[in-house]
Amino acid sequence: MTDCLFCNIIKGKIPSNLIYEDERVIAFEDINPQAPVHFLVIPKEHIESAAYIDENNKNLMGHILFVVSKIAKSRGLEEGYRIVNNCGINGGQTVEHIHFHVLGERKMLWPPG
Ligand code: D5M
Repeated sequence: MTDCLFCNIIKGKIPSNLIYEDERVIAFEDINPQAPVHFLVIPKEHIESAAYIDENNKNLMGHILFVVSKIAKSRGLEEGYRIVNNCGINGGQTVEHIHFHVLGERKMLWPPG
């Protein structure tokens, strides 16, 4: 996936403010923050969206949520945060590499726009 923006961030070809990395995932600050804390957690494996979660990668999704929780603790988000996954056109997805937004340090509204 040489033309995938997030694959290029994983490879270090495009700079990012990396906050976490392990063998399966990375996390970095969102370039267009929607809250005082806004970072993205993504798998190193290229998976287009939540619509492509299958038997082979479902455990990776659990690992991503584990990493979200770990980073949220380390960032002091004791009062809560929101995890967002935009899937497909109607979901508002703009980058076709599955990613989980984590937004914190402000009160979130419901329903989302
Ligand atoms: O979210 C895609 C998100 O990706 C959006 O919040 C901006 C962010 N983005 C796009 N390019 C970059 C770079 N280069 N660094 C960091 N963050 C980036 P979606 O859910 O697909 O709408």
